[in-house]
Amino acid sequence: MNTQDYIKREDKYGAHNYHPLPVVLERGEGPFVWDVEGKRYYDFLSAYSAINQGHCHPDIIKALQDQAATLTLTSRAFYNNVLGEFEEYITKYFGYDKVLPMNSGAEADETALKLCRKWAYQKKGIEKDKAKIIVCESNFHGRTITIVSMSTDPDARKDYGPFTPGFVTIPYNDLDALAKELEDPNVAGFLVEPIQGEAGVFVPDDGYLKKAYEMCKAKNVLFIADEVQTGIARTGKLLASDHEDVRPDILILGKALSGGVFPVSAVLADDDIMLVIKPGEHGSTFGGNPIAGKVAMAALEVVKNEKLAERAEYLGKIFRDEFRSIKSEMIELVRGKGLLNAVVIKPKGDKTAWDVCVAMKDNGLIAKPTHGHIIRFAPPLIISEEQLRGAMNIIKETFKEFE
Ligand code: IF1
Repeated sequence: MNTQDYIKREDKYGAHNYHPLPVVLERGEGPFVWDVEGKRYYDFLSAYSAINQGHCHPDIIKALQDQAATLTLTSRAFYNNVLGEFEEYITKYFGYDKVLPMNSGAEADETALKLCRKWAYQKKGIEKDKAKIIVCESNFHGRTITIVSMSTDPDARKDYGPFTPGFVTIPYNDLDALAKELEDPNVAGFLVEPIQGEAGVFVPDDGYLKKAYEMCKAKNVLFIADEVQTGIARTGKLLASDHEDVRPDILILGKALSGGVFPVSAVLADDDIMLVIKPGEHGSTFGGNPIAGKVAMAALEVVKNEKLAERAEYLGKIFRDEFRSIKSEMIELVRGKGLLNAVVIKPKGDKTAWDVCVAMKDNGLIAKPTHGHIIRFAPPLIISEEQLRGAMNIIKETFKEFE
């Protein structure tokens, strides 16, 4: 079978809920992936920042293999010997009293929303079913019906109504708009991405997160950070919130929490918030399973031992400087933090960001456009400086083809 055969088979038997780049991958190692024809690519998407530790990191794979051969799942009907170890490890790693483990990022966001609402009724004293949560325009927090109820993206919402009530939308990076909504005594929380990933890597003004946090505290509103994409060292600090010394009241993690090896997500909070959820009030069959625990601990060890945050900070600066030195009328601007970057593409004739991505693929580097004209560049954080420069050469060569 060749690339087209694989694509045709997926088209015939799979739902058409994605439009992938025409490349069929079959192996990954470190910053590289290989397709079914044996061609090597730099992976500059990292599965949307889930593969921060690089493809098939040996330490994480070993943790997966060992636990998978021992005990995969008990459900939470019984205790097991791994969950407590994982809970202690991750709460000490991020500095919170408690963790509620889930599987996908969306499940973690949903958990945070439920936690915030229950806290609002039981601790803040908001009138039953009146709690409101503030979110930002162009947010991305997952794809469940409640989460798309918060979305401002027509493609995410089309024909999925009726929607969940209780959300207020404000412009991102707008403290005046936040201040105005915080006057409402029924506001329970403010859910925000420290950097908006899907929207196209929008980095807010310096001080925005810190000021927003302080404004929420002044109104007894929970500051909820969705670090599913920006967390786990991607932006040059362990958490993007760390750039402004903000400690979220509720922290949402996913993706690279497991190094992209297994679905693991988590919500962290202190006791006065987390303990409002009582036994039987929330859960998940696979949430916190032994494989998830062992894999996540191994993945977090890699972040620490291989200094991935420092690497992202240092290599990110090189990436943006090198990209900004490319002379191309298609490059409108480059923005990002650490190794979460995006380039805004100005179409040239009928050539768009998609054409640039297909050309980069032909030249040995895969990335994908978001919202049509923006290309996100997010390599695994374990990429070496030499490999990054090799990737930059491919990018430079590709833009030359469009001159
Ligand atoms: C897709 C991008 C989209 C996330 C943040 C929660 C979740 C995500 C900040 C939900 C997931 C993924 C989903 C994936 C593509 C990718 C993505 F932003 F990363 F580019 F869609 F917008 N919070 N983001 O970024 O986590 O349930 O997926 O584990 O749906 O196509 P999930």
